[in-house]
Amino acid sequence: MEFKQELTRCQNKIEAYLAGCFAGRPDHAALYDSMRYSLLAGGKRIRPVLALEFCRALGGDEDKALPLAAAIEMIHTYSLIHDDLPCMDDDDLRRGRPTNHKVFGECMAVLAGDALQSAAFESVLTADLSAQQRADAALVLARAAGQDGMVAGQVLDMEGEERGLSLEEIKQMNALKTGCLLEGACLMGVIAAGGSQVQLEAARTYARAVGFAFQVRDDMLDVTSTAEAMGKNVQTDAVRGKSTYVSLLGLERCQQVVLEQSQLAKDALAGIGMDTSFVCQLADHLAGRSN
Ligand code: GRG
Repeated sequence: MEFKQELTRCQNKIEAYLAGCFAGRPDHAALYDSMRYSLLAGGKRIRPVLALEFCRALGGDEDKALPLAAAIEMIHTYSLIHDDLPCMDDDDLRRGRPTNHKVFGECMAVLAGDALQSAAFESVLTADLSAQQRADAALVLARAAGQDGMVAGQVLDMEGEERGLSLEEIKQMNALKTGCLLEGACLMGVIAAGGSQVQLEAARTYARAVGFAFQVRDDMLDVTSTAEAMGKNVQTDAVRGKSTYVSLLGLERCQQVVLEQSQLAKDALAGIGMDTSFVCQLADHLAGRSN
């Protein structure tokens, strides 16, 4: 299997599924337009790719994992819409387009985010899986997104703008803000495949290391890349005076951390009875990503 081909196949499958999620709904047209505007604006689809590929690597039926993969992308998209609001980061560019509130107004952007969050749980709870798998996946998603997961990370981020964070606090913030959803994605893939507890724990270790590397790389790209390549404004951390991995460790050490964490991720999957080739190559791909 050629890695790039498989990545594109998987991304296309997710795009097609997401495009069908809110199609043909005549009611509350403005709300649906706002939800679809951000959900279908592109993006790398890393989280749903992880969900499908963990399912596939464990011998599961990836079509059954699609509603779970879509759910994680809906939660991710809601978080981006809310993060860009004037009361949060006040950004005007996301996924190469004006942010949701710039097009639909602040109230509709809040509501589109809210509705995407509810739709995510609806997607999990109506998936063609056993009742136990649906319940397990919903619990994973709730914990990843909620008050001890992504939202907690966003709170730490806000607090950090006031006082500056230590390296340990930044690690904690990113583990919550970025890592939790990536972890949720991998775990849902394992759940959809009916994987074992050992496989769940290995996926968790992989996801935490990939999440760490992903965020360090994101901080590096905020300094070294362009708005055109990233589809969002860059140099934002420095402008806001935020401490980041780059400001605390420097670019060179950051690159080492990315490579170390990617290796840790790959090592975590050895000997657990799954086809690791794609997800290991994905860890390397993300370590070298340019957007
Ligand atoms: C508002 C509850 C709430 C949470 C916001 C996810 C988040 C928390 C904020 C978004 C801003 C940010 C830089 C988060 C760190 C995680 C991250 C790098 C998100 C961007 O993910 P990508 O690169 O984006 O996968 P695409 O557009 O490719 O999906």
